[in-house]
Amino acid sequence: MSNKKRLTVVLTAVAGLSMFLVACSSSDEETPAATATTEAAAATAAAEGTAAAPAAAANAAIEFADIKYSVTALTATAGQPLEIAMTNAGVLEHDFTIDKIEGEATVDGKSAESGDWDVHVSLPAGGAATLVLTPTKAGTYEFYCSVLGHKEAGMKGTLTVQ
Ligand SMILES: [Cu+2]
Repeated sequence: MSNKKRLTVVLTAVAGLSMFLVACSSSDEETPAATATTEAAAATAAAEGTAAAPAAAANAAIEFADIKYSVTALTATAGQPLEIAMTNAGVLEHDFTIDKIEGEATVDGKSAESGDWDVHVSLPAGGAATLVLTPTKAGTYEFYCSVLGHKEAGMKGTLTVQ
């Protein structure tokens, strides 16, 4: 793995925003019905002609540590955005990489594509970013940290697109 690739997308945290996103995501995890309720509310608002936020995204959060992810299974729905709040709580640089996946991926509003990877989000220690991933094809995709040796050490997981 060349240094060039690893350095392509190094993100700087907007700490306040990231903490906010993490807080939101955490509460969603504790109440699984929250997302469905939000979507139902959005649908109702749309039906009534009220200005609703564009396509409410499902939420998830993942924390990078030395050397593992806090979550090793993520689920998305084809054609729908999944917003993943990412934080690096470790002292090493880590990333979140998916080799090949069809759809769109942005990180803090910019393309998350990098080099040979369709999704690559690299965070320095203490960094944070939000990935919005809209996969278009159902399947099972591996995500992993591309930093040398980290995947082999177990820093990997599975994204299931239904
Ligand atoms: Cu790593």
